[in-house]
Amino acid sequence: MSNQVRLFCILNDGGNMENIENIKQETLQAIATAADMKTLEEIRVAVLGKKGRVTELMKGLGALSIEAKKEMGKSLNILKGEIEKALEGQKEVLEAKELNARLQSEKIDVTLPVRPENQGRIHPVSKIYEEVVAIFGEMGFEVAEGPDIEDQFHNFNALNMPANHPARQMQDTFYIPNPESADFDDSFVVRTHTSPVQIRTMEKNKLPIRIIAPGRTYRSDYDATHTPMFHQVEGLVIDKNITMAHLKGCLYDFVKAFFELDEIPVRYRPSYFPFTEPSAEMDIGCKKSKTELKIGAGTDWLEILGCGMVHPNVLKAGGIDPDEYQGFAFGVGIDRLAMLKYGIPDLRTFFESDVRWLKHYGFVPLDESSMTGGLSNNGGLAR
Ligand code: 2U9
Repeated sequence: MSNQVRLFCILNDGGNMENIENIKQETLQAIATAADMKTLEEIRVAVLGKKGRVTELMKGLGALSIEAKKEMGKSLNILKGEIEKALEGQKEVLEAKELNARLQSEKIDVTLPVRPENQGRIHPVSKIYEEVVAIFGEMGFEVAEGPDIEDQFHNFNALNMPANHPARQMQDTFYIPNPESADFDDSFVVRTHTSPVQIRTMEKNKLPIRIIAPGRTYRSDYDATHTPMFHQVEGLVIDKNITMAHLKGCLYDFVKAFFELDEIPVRYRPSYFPFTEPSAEMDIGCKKSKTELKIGAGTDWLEILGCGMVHPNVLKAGGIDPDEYQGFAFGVGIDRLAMLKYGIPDLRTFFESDVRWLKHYGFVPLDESSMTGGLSNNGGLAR
């Protein structure tokens, strides 16, 4: 207890009938001259704490007559209010004083470089995102973005997925109620893919289109290879006379650039997506063993992405005449690419914000991915 507060308590240790006015004068005086927060807190406890002077007087109210209790209670409440206000005022004064003192004494040189041990890391998802943007950017694709919360038209209907389509079932999609409508069809969704971004681009009515749509997507799923939030990059090319040959050439160039190989075996397997017809899945050649996955050689195949020619219904929904224009589209999971490229076995660990994980798998900043400056910048690997 500071000397100031001790003196203040001794002076006023006079029992519970002491004069309210005295308490007020002495307390306000003590508050006004309190030199630090510790002293201020001691004053508060000595007056308003469990055994404080005002608290003790309040405890004694029960023994008084009704009239006296009313009178004394009112005065004590006013006193309490005045003391609290004074405490608050002095607290602000002292805090400002402390801050000023700190600002005077502490100086930070913001131009100093970051200490290596404190340096942050680029998340593998961000790294792959940058690499994919760099590869398609070099091919002349623009990056398009859209909202995470979508209406069902842009997320489903326009993509040839009418109501009752299996992909719209509750277990896959996170629905968000529409406060303005009780009709389920009017509820919103967190986008299940980035395809609505392409629909919105088509609606803008500027052709030809050559875009990629990277971003967050959401589905109700959780295991070693699925998380409720994940990342995709989808691509869309629309022009006159676009064929499957354009799709194959474009995606072949992509996988070669991404895996930094001069040649890589690829194959396309027929598949089904509501928004493309025909649809295919692209596999790349690899060698799988118990301990290793080697890409670009061997007799095994690894599924890498889905693709196809844009369905005429999708072109129509985006306001484009399918007799005049055609397009190809593809979709690839960014997180899956990161797992493959860096050998990370469990997707769930990506989003646990464990700084040890990030130190292990992350990348040192400022080594930008570019097609000319070296895509992966392995020199920048944190490991
Ligand atoms: C429009 C028209 C067509 C996008 C496509 C795929 C095939 C695909 C999956 C890959 C892995 C999603 O992240 S994943 O699970 N995607 O296989 N996506 S074609 O097709 C479109 C998109 C927009 C207007």
